[in-house]
Amino acid sequence: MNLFDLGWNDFFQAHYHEYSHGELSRARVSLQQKKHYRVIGEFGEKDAVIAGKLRHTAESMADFPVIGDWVLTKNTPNEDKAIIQHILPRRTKISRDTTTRKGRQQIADEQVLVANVDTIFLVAALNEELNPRRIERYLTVIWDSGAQPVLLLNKADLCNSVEEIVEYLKEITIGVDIHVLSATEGSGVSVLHNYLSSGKTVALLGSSGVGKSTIINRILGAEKFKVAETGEYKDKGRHTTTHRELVVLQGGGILIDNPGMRSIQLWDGEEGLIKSFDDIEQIAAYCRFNDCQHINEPDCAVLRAVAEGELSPDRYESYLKLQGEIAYRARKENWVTRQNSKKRWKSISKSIRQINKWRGEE
Ligand SMILES: Nc1nc2c(ncn2[C@@H]2O[C@H](COP(=O)(O)OP(=O)(O)OP(=O)(O)O)[C@@H](O)[C@H]2O)c(=O)[nH]1
Ligand SMILES: [Mg+2]
Ligand SMILES: [Zn+2]
Repeated sequence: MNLFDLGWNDFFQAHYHEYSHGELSRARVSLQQKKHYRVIGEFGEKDAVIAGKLRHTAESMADFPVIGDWVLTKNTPNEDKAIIQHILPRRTKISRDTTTRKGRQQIADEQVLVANVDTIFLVAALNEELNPRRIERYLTVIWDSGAQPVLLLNKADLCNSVEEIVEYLKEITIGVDIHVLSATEGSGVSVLHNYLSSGKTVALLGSSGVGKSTIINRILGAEKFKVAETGEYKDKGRHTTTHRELVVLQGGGILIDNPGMRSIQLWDGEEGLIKSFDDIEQIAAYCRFNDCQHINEPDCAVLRAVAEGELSPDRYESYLKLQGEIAYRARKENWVTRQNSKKRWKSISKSIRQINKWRGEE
């Protein structure tokens, strides 16, 4: 297997030499199922385990390999397993907030779902479960990952108001290509090949049952991935795909199938979240400006409350973080506003640091 066909490029090459002078093999994680890994490289495809050292120095879940990672492995000729020694820096990653246990405590942590993808096919089904808010949130997370989102509206065969839905979704997904398809009937699938060329990686994300595995099988022209029996997926809590796996297409390109996601932290019910920051919303009623962002505006009641010790900086910080997460107004527009929103984040973290400093000096 040629490394470039697997997605290797200058970015990884530049980091490779920091870790190895040729004694380790370069490979990509092609399967991840709990603690079981497979990797694929010039040596072919192999089961893999994580080196003890990597495990012991890991401080976060994010320090473990995930599907799509480029890793350096030690392959001993008479061992059938490759040993993963290092993870190369990730060019892009989709992460979600999670918690892990550290001793007796549950601490906030980052879980990386998939690494080094160029394009994410966000799949939604054109049925009664279609949820524009959920699409917006997924898109927010994808934009943050560094990958390019593409929205696939699947199960067009079940829907007779496709055009209205697309028109509506266009408004909230500016800058995102939308494709309508039916994976079971095969319509609209061929255009997806435009995103797949040698060395380019595409991952499919979306809720369980929307047809991710069916779409991949269609693209491959083979029943590679297990798909739910009709109706089976309606059975809530059931995921047909239970692991993450990467396939290399014969004509070039790489596809990654994922299990359906139930939550990308903070996802269910934005109203619930706003309610949970009721105290801050109440304080905010006293800000001078109605549209105050509580970052650096004059006469901001929230900033005042933090400075006077009425509101804890931690709580203020998580509030802002949440605002950032649901502020799709700013992010949905396009790359330009996206850059602005990055700048905005910078100034947010600056003001948090500033406030912490004031408090430290008291
Ligand atoms: N009518 C219709 N059904 C579809 C279409 N695409 C997929 N399905 C059906 O939807 C069900 C779920 O499809 P899967 O491909 O297993 O869904 P998934 O997104 O991979 O689900 P998880 O692996 O659980 O995340 C299956 O019964 C498919 O046959 C489509 O275009 N139209
Ligand atoms: Mg699946
Ligand atoms: Zn304010």
